[in-house]
Amino acid sequence: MERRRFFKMGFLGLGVTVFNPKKISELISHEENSSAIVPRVVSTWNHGIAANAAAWEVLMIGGKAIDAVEKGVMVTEVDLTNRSVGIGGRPDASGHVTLDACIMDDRSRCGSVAYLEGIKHPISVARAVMETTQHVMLVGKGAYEFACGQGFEKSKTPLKEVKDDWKKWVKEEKEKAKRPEINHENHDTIGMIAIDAQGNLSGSCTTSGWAYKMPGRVGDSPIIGAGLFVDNEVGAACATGLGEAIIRIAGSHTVVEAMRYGASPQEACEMAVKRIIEKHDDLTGLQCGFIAMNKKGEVGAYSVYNGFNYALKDNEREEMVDAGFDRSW
Ligand code: SD4
Repeated sequence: MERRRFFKMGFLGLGVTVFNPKKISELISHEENSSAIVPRVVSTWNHGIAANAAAWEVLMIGGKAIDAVEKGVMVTEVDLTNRSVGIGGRPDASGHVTLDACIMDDRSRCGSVAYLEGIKHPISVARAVMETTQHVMLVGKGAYEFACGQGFEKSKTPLKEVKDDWKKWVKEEKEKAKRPEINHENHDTIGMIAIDAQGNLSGSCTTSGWAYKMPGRVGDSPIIGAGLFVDNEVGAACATGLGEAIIRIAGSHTVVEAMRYGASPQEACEMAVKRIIEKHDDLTGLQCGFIAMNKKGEVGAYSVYNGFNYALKDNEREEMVDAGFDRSW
């Protein structure tokens, strides 16, 4: 059956097709054999250009996707002009900069840290959790102690603005007596997906999360299946935006599962965004976006509101691409 039609009949529940995911994945790899694998990397938002360049240094010499996605987002983690990733990110409501990150490889191995303070490269700590422990996720003090024990570099924010902005926020919040908001001005997590010359996929995601979040709050970014998911038989996806909404639909996993059942990366991202929209009565300020890549290296992206973009790099291209969207702000 034609792939797209199968998706419509089956995955969306419009027909009575009985699924056989294995058959679908065989179909996909059959298609993929017909064309050569081209290494490619994509990542969320404008800072993705610099991050992709670092990832590309790994991919262009035949390196592994897992190394590329770690090296790539490490650039953003130390970019102090980025106020949503790494130690230069905005703090929580109590003035602490707490970081979330995760990583996943082509063997479905994954590692994650959440609510981690004072460490320069959370993504590398997440990778160490994946490679050196029996666990997937470490949080808070435990994650910090693990990172110190592994010799990871400690670092506090050198930015005076972090404290100044926070003090201003505290004052304004008291005046307005309202909760913090996530919107298109105060968030730009980096999520990255790469396919290497062997055709293997990996992904990474790192953020300081929702600006002025409640102390203890963890978003989607370090949650495997929400902020990031990789299934090397099928594809990979990562998310940006309001983490609570993304977690609610297990966003990145949902995108990958749609691809498993035959959706293109673009169709899969659109389906997940539409599901978020359906599940929320009030979409005010609720921006969420996904990027996805399948085993053929095809890419898609979609968001609730306009304004979301992603960076793409391969042998021929180095560019920003505007994602499709459901509605305008
Ligand atoms: C979070 N998803 O902590 C993150 C924020 C984000 O672009 O993606 N900002 O909810």
